[in-house]
Amino acid sequence: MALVKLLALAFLLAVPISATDYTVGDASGWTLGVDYNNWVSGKTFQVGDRLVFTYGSTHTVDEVNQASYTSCSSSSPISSASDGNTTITLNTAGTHYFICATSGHCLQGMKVQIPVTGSAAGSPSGSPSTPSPPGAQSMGVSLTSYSMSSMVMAVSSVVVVALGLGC
Ligand SMILES: [Cu+2]
Repeated sequence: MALVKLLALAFLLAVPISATDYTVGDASGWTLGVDYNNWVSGKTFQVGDRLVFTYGSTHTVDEVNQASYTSCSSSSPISSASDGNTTITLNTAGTHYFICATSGHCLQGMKVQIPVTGSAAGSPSGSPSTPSPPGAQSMGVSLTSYSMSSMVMAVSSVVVVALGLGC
C-alpha cells in the first residue's frame, strides 16, 4: 500500500495551499482608535486566510451580518469571542463583518469589514469571485462545499487508481 500513500501525498502537494494569517490592526491590535478601513485597504483576503484578533479584556470580537455591522448591533452575532486572542478562519467568500460588542466601541469605530475572494483552488470557474453583498454568504457556502466534495472525489479516485494498479 506504499503506492497509495505516495499518490495521496502527491495529490496533497499538488493542491496549492497558501493561507495567510493577518493580525487585525497589526501592532495596534483590536482596540479603539484604529482606522480599520485603512488597515483593510490594499489587502487581498482569500478563502482559507485567517484573521488574528489580539485585544484587552474590555473588548470582544463578534462576527455579525451586514445589517448588524451597519447599525452596530451585537444582539444576534454569528459568533462571539472575548478571550483576548481570537483566530478566525475565513471559510467563505463574500464580506465578513466584525464588531466589538462592548457598549459604544463599535460606534467609535471598532468595526471592520473583510472582503474575501474565493481562492483559485476553490473556484469552479478558475477566476476569483468578487464579493457581492446580496447572497454572498450562500455563494460562499456553496463554493466551500463544492471544493470539499471535489477534493473527496479526487482522493477517492487516487485510491481507486492505486488499487487498480494492484497494491
Ligand atoms: Cu471594544
